[in-house]
Amino acid sequence: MEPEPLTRAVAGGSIVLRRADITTLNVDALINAANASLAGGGGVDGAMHRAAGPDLMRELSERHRGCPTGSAVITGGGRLAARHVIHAVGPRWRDGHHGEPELLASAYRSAFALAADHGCATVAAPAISTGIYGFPIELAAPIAVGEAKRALETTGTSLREITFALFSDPDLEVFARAL
Ligand code: AR6
Repeated sequence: MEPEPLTRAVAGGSIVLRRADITTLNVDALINAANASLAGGGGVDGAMHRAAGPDLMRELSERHRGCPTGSAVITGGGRLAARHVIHAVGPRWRDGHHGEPELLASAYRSAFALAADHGCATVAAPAISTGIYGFPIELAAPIAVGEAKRALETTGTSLREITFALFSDPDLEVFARAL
């Protein structure tokens, strides 16, 4: 059973942490942990494409020629409950001295900015880069939470609720400490 979500008020909105498969969440936009070629893959990306159906890949290949690390692109949500999917590209962890923290912050910042540009109130994000890309979650969590806070504090933003969908209890605990 999923534990109760953890919520913190920030500016006019809130940050929510929950243990969940992100593809099941009913929000305006889901953030995907994609790669720079937008070619699909495993982890969240694989789950997102399976749940959304072929529209997602069709739109990505028709409208985008990849996406640099640290930025994001937006598509429709296909069969998902979410209206939009925002494909954010986090860095692959090397040793922490190749701009990884800045690139991760930039990926979240770009994703939240796209959500706000499209008038979204509710968005959900995974712990970008902490799976296949190997970014230590203890270092990633404060970056993710910090960017969410900054997005909610932006004057005039449409964003009201940013949910982090964590895949395990240990990941949820790390984010809870950062929050
Ligand atoms: N819902 C929520 N979180 C999930 C889900 C899910 N359905 N599935 C996995 N996670 P990852 P990355 C967690 O590997 O590290 C892909 O091949 C997972 O436990 O999905 O950014 C892309 O195409 C981890 O905590 O993304 C890229 O090539 C977090 O989501 C590459 O992987 C992120 O893990 C991106 O790697």
